[in-house]
Amino acid sequence: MSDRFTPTPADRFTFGLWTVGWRGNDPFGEPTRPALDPVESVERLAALGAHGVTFHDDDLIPFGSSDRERARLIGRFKDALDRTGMKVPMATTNLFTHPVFKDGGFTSNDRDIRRYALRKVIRNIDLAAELGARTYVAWGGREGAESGAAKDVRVALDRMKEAFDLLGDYVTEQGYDLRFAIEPKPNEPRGDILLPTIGHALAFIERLERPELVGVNPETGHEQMAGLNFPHGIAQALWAGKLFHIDLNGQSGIKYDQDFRFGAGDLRQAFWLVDLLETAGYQGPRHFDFKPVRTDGIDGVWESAKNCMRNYLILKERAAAFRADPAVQDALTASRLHELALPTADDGLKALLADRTAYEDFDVTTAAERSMAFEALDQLALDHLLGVR
Ligand code: XLS
Ligand code: MN
Ligand code: MN
Repeated sequence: MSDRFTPTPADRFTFGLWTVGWRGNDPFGEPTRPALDPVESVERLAALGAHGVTFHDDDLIPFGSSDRERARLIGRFKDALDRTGMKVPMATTNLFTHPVFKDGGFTSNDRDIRRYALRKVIRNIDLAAELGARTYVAWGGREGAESGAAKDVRVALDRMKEAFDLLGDYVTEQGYDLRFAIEPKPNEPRGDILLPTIGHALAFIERLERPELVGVNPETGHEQMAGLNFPHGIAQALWAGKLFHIDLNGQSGIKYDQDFRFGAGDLRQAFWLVDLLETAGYQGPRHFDFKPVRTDGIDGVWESAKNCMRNYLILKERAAAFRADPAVQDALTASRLHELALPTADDGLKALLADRTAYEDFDVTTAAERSMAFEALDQLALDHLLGVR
C-alpha cells in the first residue's frame, strides 16, 4: 500500500549493497540469512522507490576474483542499473575484511600493505567514475590501535595525509569529477580509530594539499557511540562546507555500532537531523548505512529498508509542520533566535569599546532575569514529533 510516506527517486534515498546484503554474522554468531545477489538488491530497492545503491569494491566483486569474473559481475550490475534507472552516487573500498588489512590500509605499519591499499582504492575509483559516482567514501575502520607503542599517531597521520594527497593527485590527473568523504568512527573494529569524530576529520582535511577535494561522510551511530550530538556535528560540517555525504541509521546511546534502521534509536536526534538537512539546503543523497536485525529473515530486510525511507519522510513532514506552526514562530521569537542571527559587534571593535551600554552601564541583573523560554519551544517540538499538534 502506498501513501504519502512512500518514496520516489526524487527523494534521493540510497543504500549500501552491504546493508541489505548483511547476512547477520557478528563476533558471536554465524550468518542467519543467505547471501543476496547485488542484482536482486538493485531491483528490490528500485521497486521500493530508492534512487540508487552504493558499494565497497568487494561487495560487488568478491575479493580475489579474476579479471574475467570481475568484468562479468560489473556487466550484469550495469545491466540492472540500466533496467531500473538506479544510480551509483557513491562508492568506497573495503580496507578492513581481508587479514592483510589487520593493522589498517593507509596507516598500516607495513609499507607494502600501504602501497597495496592505495592500488586497491585506485582500481575501484576507476570503476566509481565509470559508473558516474561523484563521492568516494573512505572509512578507515582498521586505521588505529589497541595499545600505545604500536602506533605513532603523529606519523600515522603523516601517512594518512600522504594517502589522501596521492588520491587527490590521481582523480585530478584523470579529470574525474569525484570528491572524497572521510567517515569518522571512534572505535570498532579497532580499539581506537584515527580520525574518530567529525571534528577530528574536519581539522585533518585542512592539512591536506587539496582540501577542496575532501569532505566528510558522518554516520549517525558513529558520533552517538562517542556520546556526541549528531545534528550538532552535521551542522558544523555544513558550516564548514564539508558535508559531502551522510550515513543515516539508528543508535541507542554509547554502545557497539548498532546500525539500526533510520528512526530507531535516538528519535529526537533523528527529528532534529531531518529538520536540519531539509532546511539547510543539503543536496546530497540520503544514504542509509544500516543492518537489518539478524533475528529477521529476508522479509525483515526489505521491511527495514522500506522503513528507513518511510521514517525519514514522516520526520520530514513532522519537522516542516513544526517550522510552519505560528505558535512555534512565536516561541522562537520568545527564545530570541532572531537575535542570535544578528552580528554581535558589526559596529566594530572601536565602537564596542566606546559603548558604555555594553559594559559600564549594562544592567546585568535585569539581563540575567530574562528567561530564554526554551522549555515551551522544546515541548512544541515534542508535540509535533509525537503527532499531537
Ligand atoms: C562501518 C562503516 C562502513 C562505511 C563504509 O562502521 O559504517 O560501513 O560506511 O565502509
Ligand atoms: Mn555503523
Ligand atoms: Mn557508514
